[in-house]
Amino acid sequence: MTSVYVFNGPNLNLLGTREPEVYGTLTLADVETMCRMECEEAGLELVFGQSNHEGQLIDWIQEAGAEVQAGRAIGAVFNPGAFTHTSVALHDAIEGVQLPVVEVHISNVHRREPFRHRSYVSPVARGIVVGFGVYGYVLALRGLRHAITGG
Ligand code: CA2
Repeated sequence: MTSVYVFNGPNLNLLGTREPEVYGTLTLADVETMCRMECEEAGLELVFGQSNHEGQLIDWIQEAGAEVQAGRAIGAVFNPGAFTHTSVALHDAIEGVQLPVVEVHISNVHRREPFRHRSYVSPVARGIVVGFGVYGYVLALRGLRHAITGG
């Protein structure tokens, strides 16, 4: 079965525990369930992960890129968390392995502090979903599938 990845960056393991006015009340486990349902309907195998470590995210991106090159995966939905705004290394990893990425943010980062307006990931993303809460993950999976398979 063809795979799709959903990667989450730092502090997203705290989802649903604090700042509900910004990020909602659903947990990351709820997000994983939503993504699993979407993938089941689409006939895709979901690989879901969260890490607080930039190097771990880079390793996952490289592994996902190799799987896409081998024809075993379509790409990744990626919420890089705060690394969005700082990480040249994530930009380089995505570009380096040509991984199709849909960048997702739960909040509308453009309505927030100026330091959240810049993304190092957006220039190498296939698409971006911002500000639709955790439903954005489902939209991003649909968008990625449509962009890559036409389905
Ligand atoms: O809106 C998003 O999805 C963000 O990627 C979330 C990041 C933030 O740094 C980005 O600017 C936008 C923060 C993730 C931390 O999530 C928490 C959730 C609940 C409680 C504490 C942190």
